[in-house]
Amino acid sequence: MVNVTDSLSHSRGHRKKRDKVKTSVKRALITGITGQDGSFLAELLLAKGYEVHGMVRRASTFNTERLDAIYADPHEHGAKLFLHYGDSSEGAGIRHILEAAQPEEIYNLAAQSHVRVSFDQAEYTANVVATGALRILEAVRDYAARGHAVRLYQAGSSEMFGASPPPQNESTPFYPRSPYGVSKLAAHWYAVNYREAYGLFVANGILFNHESPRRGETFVTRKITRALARIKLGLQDKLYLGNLEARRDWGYAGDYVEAMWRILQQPEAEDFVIATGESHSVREFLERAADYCGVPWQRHVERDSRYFRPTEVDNVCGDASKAREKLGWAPKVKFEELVAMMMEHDLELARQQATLASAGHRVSGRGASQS
Ligand code: NAP
Ligand code: G4F
Repeated sequence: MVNVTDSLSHSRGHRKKRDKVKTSVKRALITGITGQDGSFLAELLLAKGYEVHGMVRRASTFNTERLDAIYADPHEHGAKLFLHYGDSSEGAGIRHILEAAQPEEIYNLAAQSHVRVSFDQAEYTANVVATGALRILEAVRDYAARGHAVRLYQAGSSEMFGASPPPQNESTPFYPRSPYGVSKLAAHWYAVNYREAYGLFVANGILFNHESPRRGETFVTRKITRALARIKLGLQDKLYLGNLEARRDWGYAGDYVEAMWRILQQPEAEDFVIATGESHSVREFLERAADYCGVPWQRHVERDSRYFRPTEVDNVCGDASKAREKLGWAPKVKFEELVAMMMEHDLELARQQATLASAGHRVSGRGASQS
């Protein structure tokens, strides 16, 4: 497990060391580094030779599991990944981290990112997602005024399009359908405003759904692959789902973090839609995953009204022509490969759990009924 150093004591030492030895290594700060995208982006930037700093919120349990593969103790010579405690709900901490890390690129990925949960925790979602982005912008504005050349990526979402019919591109009117979508839209417009008002390099990525084996277990794709694998291995019997008819444009997270990086390498700050241009229903995802592992899903899947949303986004499908032309970006992983990759990963996890269970150990029963 990763050990997050105390932000201030660590950061001061780190800055002193760097002040002595000026290097040409690029420094990036990622908020939300412990999430799905944050972990992929950290890997990408480290592979490109960046020094990577991540903002991690304090939790009573380890929340850095997705970073285990790339973490090295910051005291070790040549360490390139540094973690700092911070939270999007607190501006002072963000400013301390900027001072400590002195990044040239900032990726603001931190969010309460679950749409269904945003209906239950609307005020909190707005605080973290909308005002959280504003806090970063205010900190960046002061940081830039002190002479730092800095570029900021703001993680926008296809949820901002909401009820606007597909295909959606950069000119499509926004019509969000959840507190999460509204909050992301506020963050989007804050970013545009700070770009225009203060000449800051701030770019919005408007990303459509992207998944991976690291996807949080309560998003529908991972909920399905995890549950089907457990059903296949006899670890659970039922999978409770909501709306199977909603359509999403699902890509692979590894491809999408490459787009984030390219957005910040442009000569001018601009906003980009990032998508595959192909949409599938939740039912299609379920059928494809069940076929892959040979589970007769109709026998195991039940509907639960808890997983329906008061207002749904029925159909999103992105047009990423601008990204293709200006960023030279195109998704590599196709829908079928994505389903297979996620199924394989969750089958392996289920096999490990089944082995433990057959040896008499207790394994977690959670899985059938999560958001
Ligand atoms: P994720 O897996 O849910 O990760 C969210 C990250 O934000 C985690 O590191 C989480 O920390 C952190 N976070 C949550 N609340 C925070 C707070 N109050 N202060 C600081 N950090 C906080 O999300 P993701 O899929 O990687 O998505 C990354 C970003 O892209 C998010 O902003 C999301 O809304 C947006 N986005 C995602 C998609 C998608 O399909 N994945 C599409 C469009 C936009 P913990 O690990 O401690 O929870
Ligand atoms: O997997 P989901 O929860 O993702 P959603 O709502 O599209 O949001 C994700 O993608 C956005 C990109 O546009 C991100 F901005 C956001 O942060 C997040 O990463 O739900 C997908 C669809 C929905 O229509 C939902 O109603 O699946 C449907 N669904 C059906 N049953 C379910 C379930 N969703 C969840 N989470 N759980 C269910 O049991």
